[in-house]
Amino acid sequence: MKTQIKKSWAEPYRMKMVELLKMTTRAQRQKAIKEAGYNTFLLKSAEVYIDLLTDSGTSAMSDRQWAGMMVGDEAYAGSSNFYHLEETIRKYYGYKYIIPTHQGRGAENILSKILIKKGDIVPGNMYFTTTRLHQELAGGTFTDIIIDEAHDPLNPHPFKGNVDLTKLDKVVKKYGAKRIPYISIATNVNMAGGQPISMKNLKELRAYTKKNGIRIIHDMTRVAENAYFIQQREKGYQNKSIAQIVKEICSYTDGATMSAKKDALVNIGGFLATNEWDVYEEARNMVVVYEGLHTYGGLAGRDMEAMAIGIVESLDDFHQHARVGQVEYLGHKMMEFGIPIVQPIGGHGIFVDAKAFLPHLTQDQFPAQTLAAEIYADSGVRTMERGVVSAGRKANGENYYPKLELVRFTIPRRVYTQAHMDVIAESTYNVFKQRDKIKGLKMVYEPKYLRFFQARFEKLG
Ligand code: PLI
Repeated sequence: MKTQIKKSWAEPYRMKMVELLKMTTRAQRQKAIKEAGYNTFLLKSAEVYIDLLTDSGTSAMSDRQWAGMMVGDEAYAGSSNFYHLEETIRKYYGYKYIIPTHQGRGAENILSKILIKKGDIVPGNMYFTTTRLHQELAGGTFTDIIIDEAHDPLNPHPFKGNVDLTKLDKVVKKYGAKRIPYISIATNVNMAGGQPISMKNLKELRAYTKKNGIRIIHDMTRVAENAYFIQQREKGYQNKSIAQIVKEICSYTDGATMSAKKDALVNIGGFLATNEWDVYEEARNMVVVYEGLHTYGGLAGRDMEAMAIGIVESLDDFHQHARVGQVEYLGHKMMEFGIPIVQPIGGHGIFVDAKAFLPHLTQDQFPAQTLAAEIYADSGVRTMERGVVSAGRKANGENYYPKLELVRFTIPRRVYTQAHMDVIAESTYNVFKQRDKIKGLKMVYEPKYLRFFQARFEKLG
């Protein structure tokens, strides 16, 4: 059962090692961001003061996880750390068969290749960059079936990750269930601003998919954060622990891909899970082609051990309360300054609405890319674009124009303090005060895949 936690959220840990931060001058940062083509992914980390690029692989491991690294069994085959990981995933998530992968996209690659045929349709609760790309490379087409509220930054809906079952039904009627290999369901939807799906919605979706013979594949990268919101907001879950809620979520799905670099508190690692023997057998065959043997999947034994321990730590109620509490603290600070952010405040970061922040820029002038570059130049805080650049192009070459044009301030777990949050909000406000003077960008180099990682820009005017 859930332990009673206090209203305020002091971190349930203390520090015994620190990493010194680097301070830079404004002139150094202006030079650095210009050289990086106004893309924060192309900055060197030595040029960054507070790094909010991503929460992926950037969290701090615990002393227990580090101790786990020391008991790495680096046998090529049958490492005992693999069996510990397998047992942990079965116990806490409930999936039957597990294939480790080097990270989330390794699992997405294998699963998409197994389940998707050319011409298939994959409905999902908002796209994610790597997930959709693997679906497309396998011959599928992603279709968005998230509720409309998710595309509106200010809509206060408590479960903006929910599926609109009417939209889904239209897709199923149009294409037929046979052309839909699975429904792609993310918990705590990243691109919507870290927004949860409710248990009620998931149960309804399960009933619908059972009736129509369609699988649900769960992108469980941030499932514990989603469970925290269910515990806080959904009737009937207040007295359930995060661990209980996570297990229930997984029970309504048929398989999963996981980037353990987020919730599960490791610097590298992921896995594919399924309850179907046939899918497992095929995945076990394919993992040796793309990742490594099925008992290590591109990971060292020590990485699997750290992951097994991190999974258990991620399900602790005090941990999630402090984790999301810190994000909410930053969000409230931003709102006090009048900075437009996605609401409700999400699980893994603050998403600033760049269209509202820079209303004088059109989407073709890349408002979110521009704002991320300006914030870095002003303060050394590194954020990232989640808008038209991240959305990329359709198969026919046209740009996607997403309604959400956001700058993500992603908070690594157990890394920064409340005082850092104050500095971040104050720095953003400094840019906000001078927003009228900010000019947009033009793209001068565009890579073919996942362009946001490597695209380069120049300042307009
Ligand atoms: O970065 P990977 O390959 O371990 O995982 C890919 C991935 C899959 N699903 C979701 C929801 C993600 O957020 C995700 C990776 N996200 C990154 C890198 C991020 O910065 O959000």
